[in-house]
Amino acid sequence: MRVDTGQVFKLEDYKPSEFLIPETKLTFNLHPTKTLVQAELTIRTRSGQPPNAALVLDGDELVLRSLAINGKVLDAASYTATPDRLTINELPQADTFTLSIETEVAPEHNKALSGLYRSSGNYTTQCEAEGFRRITYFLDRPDVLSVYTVRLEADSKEAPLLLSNGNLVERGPVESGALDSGRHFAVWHDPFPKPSYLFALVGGDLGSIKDSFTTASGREVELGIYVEHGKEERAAYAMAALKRSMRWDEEVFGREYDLDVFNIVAVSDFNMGAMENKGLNIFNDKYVLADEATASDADYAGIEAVIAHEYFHNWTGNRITCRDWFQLCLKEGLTVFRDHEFSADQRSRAVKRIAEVRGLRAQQFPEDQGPLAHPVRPRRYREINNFYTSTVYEKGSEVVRMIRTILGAEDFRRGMDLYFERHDGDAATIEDFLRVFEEVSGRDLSQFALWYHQAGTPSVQVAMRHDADKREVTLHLEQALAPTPSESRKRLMHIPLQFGLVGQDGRDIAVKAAGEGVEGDVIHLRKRHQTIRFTDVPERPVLSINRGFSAPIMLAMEQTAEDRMFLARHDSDLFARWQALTTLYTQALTQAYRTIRGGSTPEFAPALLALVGDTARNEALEPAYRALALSLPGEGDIAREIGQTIDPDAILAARNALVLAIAAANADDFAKIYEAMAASGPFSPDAADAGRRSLRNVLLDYLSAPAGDVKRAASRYESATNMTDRAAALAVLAHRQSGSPETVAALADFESRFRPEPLVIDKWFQIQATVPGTATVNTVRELMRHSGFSIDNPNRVRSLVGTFAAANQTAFHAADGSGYKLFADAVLEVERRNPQVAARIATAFRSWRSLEPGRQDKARQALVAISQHRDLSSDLRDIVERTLA
Ligand code: 0A1
Ligand code: ZN
Repeated sequence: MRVDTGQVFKLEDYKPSEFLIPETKLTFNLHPTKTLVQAELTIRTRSGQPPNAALVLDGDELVLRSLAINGKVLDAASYTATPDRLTINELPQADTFTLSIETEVAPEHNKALSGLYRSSGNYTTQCEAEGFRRITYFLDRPDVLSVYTVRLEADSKEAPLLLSNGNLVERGPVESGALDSGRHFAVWHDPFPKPSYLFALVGGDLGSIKDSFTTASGREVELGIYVEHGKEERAAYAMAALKRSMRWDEEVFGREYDLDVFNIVAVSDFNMGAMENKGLNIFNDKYVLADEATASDADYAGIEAVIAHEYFHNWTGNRITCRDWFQLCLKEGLTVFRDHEFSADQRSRAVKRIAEVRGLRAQQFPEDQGPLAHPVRPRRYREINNFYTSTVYEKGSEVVRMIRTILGAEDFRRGMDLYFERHDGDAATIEDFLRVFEEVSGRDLSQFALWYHQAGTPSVQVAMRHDADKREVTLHLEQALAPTPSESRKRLMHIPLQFGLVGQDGRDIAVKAAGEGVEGDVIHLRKRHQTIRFTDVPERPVLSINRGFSAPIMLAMEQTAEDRMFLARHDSDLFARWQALTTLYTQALTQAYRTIRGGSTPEFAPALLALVGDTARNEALEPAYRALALSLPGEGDIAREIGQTIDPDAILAARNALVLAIAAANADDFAKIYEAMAASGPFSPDAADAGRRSLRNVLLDYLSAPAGDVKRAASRYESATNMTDRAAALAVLAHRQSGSPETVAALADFESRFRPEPLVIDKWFQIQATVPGTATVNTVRELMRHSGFSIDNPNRVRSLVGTFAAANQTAFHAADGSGYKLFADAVLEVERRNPQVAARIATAFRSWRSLEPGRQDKARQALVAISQHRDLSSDLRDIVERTLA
């Protein structure tokens, strides 16, 4: 485990490497506890002159076996080797030489799942960000690109399958004299120079499905997806999604695949979602395996998105990589944008956009408004693993989307074309990226670039006035950005706001703006205050602004409830229509929260309850959209709106009160629509059928909210024929009718039905970890002893412990501190094995300062207890100290 050294890495310290490694030859002798790694590196000086300084290579927990230069073993005086560094002081007086390094690693004992490790007996690797240095000493930085040839040797029975990056060159038995050694080998060559973080190998015994793809220019690509034996059929959806992604990238971005082979391997122990290693993507099996009995519609959508995301990295990440890890958003923000667009094209654009924004607000906004806030392109880090954040990924994607909004689709595409043309083969920066868009459009993006450099969520206030005599509309806009850690003074941002003025007939009116700041349907807010006049507007319109969520901001608009209801019924922009309804919910919920805190019973406007019913019945809207419109803001969303001295119990009570009021006002209609949404044919995971299921399941939640109304959900559970409906019914039972005999029976049934399916048992953990109320603290403690739980497996840990802390406000924040205590103990236990996963789940503490004083105190005590542990990993120490700062 890498223990914290207090070292801080800074963007301004970037220097190109003095040494390059144009060629890397690796030989692996795979063995569970004694894998030998021979590296033969061609080292060249950048200057073309003999070296004038020592060669310093990165390592992490390495054991050096031998070292030679140009075939000559080095004497001990000429180098120093520690587990985390190899320094060679005496180098040949030449600009190029060959360095041979032999290291020994123990994949079986690697529980951090970084470097070379074993998952279910298979050998696999994870090298991003700094895992390669756990395999051999190297210049383990993204701007050192090398051509790799990899020879793998393994026991033929233990690992009949041997994969690495690029194309297969050779394979066969390993001869040992006249005898069959029982071992075999494979040699892979990747012609594209790549950084070490994109290296991968897999050795093991796996089943597979194969297919092929013909690229636009007529090249044949062999496709393979490797999964646990017996699960091959569950990879079919992933394969179809891969082929759709490959076609889409050709059609929408003009990008073709470039090797003869594209392989995907699914493993069950993985720290993240998946990894884009060149030609050999390695996936968390959660994002590969699906069939109707075991995967929900959300799982299918996740598979489609992650398959596409990793595939798209082949151009945005691999062909063009990052100069240094500060530029992580260059590949991640852009690739998320690309996968979002892909999913929007495969499914419903409006539904996809709403889901993205809900996710952004639930994850990125609290990050940006709390102690862990950082710019999309950070300037410093202690532990790079802690910067795979929703700010870098999701806000990074929003920034790319804004570039397209500002430039328009055509110039955006021209900019992307220039980016690919100019930077293919480069390790690039955000400045390089912005420059191509400035060049193709002739626009100055220097103010816009602050989106990459300044942390925090901007807020924008808007007020609209209509002057009937002058037939004029005036908009007043004002922007503000609160200080964030280490950035006390903020500069003004360039905020693109898509808008429309909606006439009384519900249609947008054609507008003429007087003065600057408006281009077509986009307002460019660049100053602190900006006033915009629209002339020739005879009747008072209703303002719809930040349509499509064109900018990731918090919007405060002076607008009456009547105007919002009007937008919620008529806005032609479906995102803004959903937003109007959501704002009405949020206002009703914060009001109810205050009423409950004041000791009274909340009431809700009948007009709002009627609007919800009308929306549910509106057949002009697709079911998936109606499902989202009926989904109230989450407890976390409400907490963010309230901001300070939060009482999670009162939030839950307010939310439940609104659920009950909506259900009571619309019970008959909801029951009818519930029936109408019943499946009519065989299962299909497509967006239309998934949408009907989601509307039906949202309605089931409302219909089961009143105490004792358990029958419908229980029968839904029993008659379910797919995982979406089964898990949804179970969640409704567990969350709405906790402790009822039907709920207890359904939970037991689910467990016994799916005991051999860890990914399904994860759902069972999640559902129980999110049951509201302090009793869940004990449930989680008990489930951590369940035979299906494993503290070593990231998916299990995230489903039970991670979900408890991140998605159960009333239990995690139990007033007596028991939730924090349980969680802190679990985090420390995970950390001993896997610091990355421990650090990631520990971010659940990030909003502790917004709680009421009693809970704040308890949360601080738990954080301090973690920080006082000796030899804390750099990963966890970084998160805990920034959270406490
Ligand atoms: N680049 C991958 C995400 C990833 C990052 C780090 C990992 O290990 C620490 C693993 C995967 C992606 O964006 O999909
Ligand atoms: Zn990515």
